[in-house]
Amino acid sequence: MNHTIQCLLAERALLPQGWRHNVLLQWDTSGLLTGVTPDSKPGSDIPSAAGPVLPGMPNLHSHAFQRAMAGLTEYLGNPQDSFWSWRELMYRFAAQLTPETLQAVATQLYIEMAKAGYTSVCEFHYIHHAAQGQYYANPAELSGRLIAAAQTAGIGLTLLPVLYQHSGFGGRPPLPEQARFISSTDWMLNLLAHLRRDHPQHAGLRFGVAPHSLRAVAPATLDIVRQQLHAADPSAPIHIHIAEQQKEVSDCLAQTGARPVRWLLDNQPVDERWCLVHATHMQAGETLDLARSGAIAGICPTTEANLGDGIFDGVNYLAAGGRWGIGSDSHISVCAREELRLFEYSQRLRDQRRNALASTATPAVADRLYLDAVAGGAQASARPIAGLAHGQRADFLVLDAQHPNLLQRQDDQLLAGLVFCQHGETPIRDVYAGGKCIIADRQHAAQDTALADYGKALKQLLA
Ligand code: NGQ
Ligand code: ZN
Repeated sequence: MNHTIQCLLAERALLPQGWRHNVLLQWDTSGLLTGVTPDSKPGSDIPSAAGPVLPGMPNLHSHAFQRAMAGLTEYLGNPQDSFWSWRELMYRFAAQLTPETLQAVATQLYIEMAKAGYTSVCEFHYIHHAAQGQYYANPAELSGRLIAAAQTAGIGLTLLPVLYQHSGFGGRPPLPEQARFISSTDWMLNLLAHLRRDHPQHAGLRFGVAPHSLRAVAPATLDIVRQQLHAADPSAPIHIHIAEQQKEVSDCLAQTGARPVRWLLDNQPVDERWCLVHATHMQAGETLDLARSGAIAGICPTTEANLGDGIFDGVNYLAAGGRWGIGSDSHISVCAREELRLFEYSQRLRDQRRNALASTATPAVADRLYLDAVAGGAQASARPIAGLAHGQRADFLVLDAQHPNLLQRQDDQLLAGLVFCQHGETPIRDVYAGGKCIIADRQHAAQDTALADYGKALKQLLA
């Protein structure tokens, strides 16, 4: 008989308030948790989890197509190789995409995400048009491919269509290689209306908007999209790239007299609905004020390291109560554990100390990192995925109790075994999203088809 289980008993589970024992998880057919009850008694009709249970991790920043070029730009192509020369290669790659290859790459990626502990993704999606910028008959041609990929993988999706209009501060005209990204404000608002009409939103699907950056969207346009978005959907999320590179900071200063994060905080009503992606280069006052705003800092440690961005000041931002989450961005790595580890390690390397992001309230640094990133990722996703609590989505991971890195560990040592130790296969054994088991014993039902399609897509893209 093929029936879906609606409950699971976990000997240990990480709730928002910390580890609890004999936790009975119950969920309804819409995939939302209806009960999270510690100290429950095992019953013969209640299935037991094969190991410790964690909330699924939201991935708050992804450009899915970049998965297919991961590891293909690691050579000195230019004596001054930088973020900006990487971007030229990325643009050349983006020019090759078709609707079919985008869907194949995204499906492979989202299955990889699920295996790596991400039960949900925010897709910062900016390729909307055909190769020379011609509009597709269906404005949601490419957006629809990402929605389909997330459905195949079974992960939750917050789709953020990107508004992109200029090549630099001061309204500079776009470059020819940016043609596929460029849309009028009306086109974007129409796309959003289209998406909302054809794909009703639910706990596993949400729409927001992403002005690409202060480089790509002028101040007056930022006001219009924000107002229109919130007129239609008052709690919809807004994501923006900001202050990732020094050149962006100096260009912004030259144009506006303010640094990017300062400019945004002073000129937009930045609040809980905002996610500032990267925010790498901030002065102390910007760090404090961003923390006070309630917005999320979207930190993407492996991509920021790969692109030579700089080090986010996690120590002061977290000390000020700043909210944050993690994203795999360019997908040079797709592994929630590695993002958390590198975030902590970047602080250790800079400050020559240990356990830099732990607090006296949560001395186990991996627990602090994991719980903060779930809460912040949920806020940025604007969906109920903030961990194992009543009313949240049943997005969770079952660890392998027999994995060597988890053996004989006390509650407060367990996550460190997951985040800081890197030996052998992943300890993540089963993954549930919206109450459905999408990874069983480290396998996804669609993985073979997805890999075959990905291989075909690569052959075409790299030809
Ligand atoms: C992007 N990626 O949109 O894919 C950007 C590069 C830009 C990152 N910032 C392009 N990591 O910022 O102009
Ligand atoms: Zn990005």
